[in-house]
Amino acid sequence: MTPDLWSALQAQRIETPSWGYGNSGTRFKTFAAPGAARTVYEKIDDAAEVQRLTGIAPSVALHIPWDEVEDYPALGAYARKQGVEIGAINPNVFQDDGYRLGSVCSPDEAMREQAIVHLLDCVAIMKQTGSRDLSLWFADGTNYAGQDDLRARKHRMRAALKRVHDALPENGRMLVEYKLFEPAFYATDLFDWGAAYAHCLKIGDKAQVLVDLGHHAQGVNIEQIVAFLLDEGRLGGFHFNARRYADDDLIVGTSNPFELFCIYAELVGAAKSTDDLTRQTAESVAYMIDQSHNIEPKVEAMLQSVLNCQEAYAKALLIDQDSLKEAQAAGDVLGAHRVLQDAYKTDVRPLLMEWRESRGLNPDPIAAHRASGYQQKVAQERGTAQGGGGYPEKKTAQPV
Ligand code: AOS
Ligand code: ZN
Ligand code: ZN
Ligand code: ZN
Repeated sequence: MTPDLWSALQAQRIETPSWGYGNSGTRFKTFAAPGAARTVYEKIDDAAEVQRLTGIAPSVALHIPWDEVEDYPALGAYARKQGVEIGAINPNVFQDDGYRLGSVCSPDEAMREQAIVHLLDCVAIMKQTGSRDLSLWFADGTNYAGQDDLRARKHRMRAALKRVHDALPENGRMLVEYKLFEPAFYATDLFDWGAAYAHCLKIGDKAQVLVDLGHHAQGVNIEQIVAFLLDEGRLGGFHFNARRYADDDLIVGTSNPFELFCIYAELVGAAKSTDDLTRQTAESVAYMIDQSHNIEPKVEAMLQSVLNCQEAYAKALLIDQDSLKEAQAAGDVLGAHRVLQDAYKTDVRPLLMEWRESRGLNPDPIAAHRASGYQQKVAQERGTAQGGGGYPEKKTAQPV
């Protein structure tokens, strides 16, 4: 293994989401999972287990109010004691009854204000947790043509984003997530990367686009969006997951491993760019998982996602960049493609096992997790909690 490859693997980071450790389901049923985390403290414990086993998942994203506590510095201290940091703060402006017609885009000014106040509260939380990123996803949209004025809604979105942007801490960022549809089925206010990008450009330098792999129409070339945003200095981060149909939020890289590889290939290429903006943008990307498990054991599913990201990245690092450039310059269509395929088809598992052993990690984190008894232990301690569905009651629970 070359020193470059080694240090790149060493520096890889994947953030796991607190909500991926609790019970969640579909609109039909939430199956209560034995041992699923019930409090933010238990979610942090689970995230710490994933970090202990993989060594590349050192932070956990919080969702407010699902993970709301009285004392965020104390929560941060608890997390660090377990071996993880608090990462991105995800506000929730989709759960209150008042948001029936939207949050920041609602025709009701009072609801818009309520949503903006919550977003600003989350900026205040970021300052207490030391989080760099505020991850913004809006369920705003309409169900029928004519239901609301699309341009007026665009203006409302712009005004809200601007207010939040201007309240961000000095080194803070807002990551603006777009989504094709759902829960709105006629028009979604931030419907694609172009809409998110246009807002970011007008709002300011701290606004960047967040790409969730489940948020595009079928057939959209996500790696090209990634390349474009990297080059424009506006790729802020990812929500990694896998899907076949819509926003399925399944384990990363299970249905779309080649797409995941191609995305990492763009990131690896951008990290080597001679253009400062592109390179710095690539270096600051927030790699986050956004998963919602229905029938899977939570911790093992998250482990699998992190490891699939690691494999995709390792393969992308193996791309022979010089040969690729040569083939591209020569117009060698299939030669260039073959360079990518050579990397993609390499079995990187032995190499990653070697890397883990060198770091004192078990070479097979899934087997280690299964053998550790962690799942049995939390099932016994936590029992089988009902509820969840991704929408738990406001949490102010203390460590148990
Ligand atoms: C929703 O579809 C988005 O992917 C959100 O990023 C995410 O699932 C939500 O913010 C979790 O709370
Ligand atoms: Zn997402
Ligand atoms: Zn989503
Ligand atoms: Zn998703």
